Amino acid sequence: MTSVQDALKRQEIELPSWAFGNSGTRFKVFAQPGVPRSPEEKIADAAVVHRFTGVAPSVALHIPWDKVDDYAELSAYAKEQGVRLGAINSNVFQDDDYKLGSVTNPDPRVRRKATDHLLECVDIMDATGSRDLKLWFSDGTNYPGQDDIQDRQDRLATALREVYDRLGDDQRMLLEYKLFEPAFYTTDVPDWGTSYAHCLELGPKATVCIDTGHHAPGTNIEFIVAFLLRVKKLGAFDFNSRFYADDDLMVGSADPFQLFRIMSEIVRGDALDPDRGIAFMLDQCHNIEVKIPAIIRSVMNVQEATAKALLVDRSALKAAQLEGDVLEANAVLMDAYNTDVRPLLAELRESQGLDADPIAAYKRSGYFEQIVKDRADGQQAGWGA
Ligand code: PSV
Ligand code: MN
Ligand code: MN
Repeated sequence: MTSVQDALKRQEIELPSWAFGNSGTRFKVFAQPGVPRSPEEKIADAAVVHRFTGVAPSVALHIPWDKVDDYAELSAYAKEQGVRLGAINSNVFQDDDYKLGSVTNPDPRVRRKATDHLLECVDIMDATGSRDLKLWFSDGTNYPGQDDIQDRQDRLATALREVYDRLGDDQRMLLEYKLFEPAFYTTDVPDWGTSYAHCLELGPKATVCIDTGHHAPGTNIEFIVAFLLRVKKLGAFDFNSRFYADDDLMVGSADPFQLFRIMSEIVRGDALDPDRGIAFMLDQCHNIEVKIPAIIRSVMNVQEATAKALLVDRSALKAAQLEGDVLEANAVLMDAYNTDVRPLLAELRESQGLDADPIAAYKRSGYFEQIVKDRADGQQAGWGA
């Protein structure tokens, strides 16, 4: 096995439970047959993705979408299925109370309620053994003058501090940013700089989560990756792809070159190995495509971008850079990007006892037909359900 294949074998990609449920846009949710009816069924589907790809051993939960009575039991169920529970995603954006914000709301009662939810998520992490608490706030304003921007930053800092202080020794906080939506004038954590500043103030257990769909068009995401890696404040990715705004499409579909450039910075920073502490998660919605194969495709897209990044001839690149040979440096990078890595990945899968073509193998497995039959009744879980 080559060193590239060895690194790829150790790679881990975390799946979001919500990607398996029904989702849509604000115009329509197109229901699909066989969609999970419970957190357990979402975990079972995620385990199938892991079974066919070998690199997706954990599932992120979203609370309360994945609310259960006994989280230790859910964790044991995941283990039985061959996966583990990953990041706990908080949700302080769906109650009526949060119309004017959650932890930055002008009303102290709402702030208390939101902070209590975040603390409850840490309790859940204690039960599931999860390392990461992922925070995303929809908080912001729609109109100039609506609320005091500086007061809102103070309120945010106060809530983050309370939650940070509740974290156990091995637990971390991931602070995700997003330029806009649902707020259209100000967002309280709109960019990596704001997230970074709060994380810095909080301490070493707080790091930034980069959702690839949360930037202004044209933003150089790999620069953000490089910057945060250097200062040890990159904690996680929410991978997805976009053409316009927060489209949540299959990662690597719109711009595979961008995904390669991001993974290239990860390899340059020696941050690929799971021991390095960066969580590579998907955050996607499959509105019109069949979900499980779409998630397998997404995992494969990340693997392909990673393989290409691992193939960059680092010493040739460094030499060209130090010589100021602009064309050669660019050519070294492009050579790796233009390599067809599919045979290398097929060989790796076969060496692991997996099918060379995970999507074909999944289609042959009969799993889809089985879930369509088994899950014909009952309320299917969806985004927000
Ligand atoms: C917000 O757009 C976001 O990216 C956050 O990660 C949420 O938790 C997630 O989407 C919900 O799908
Ligand atoms: Mn996200
Ligand atoms: Mn998003």
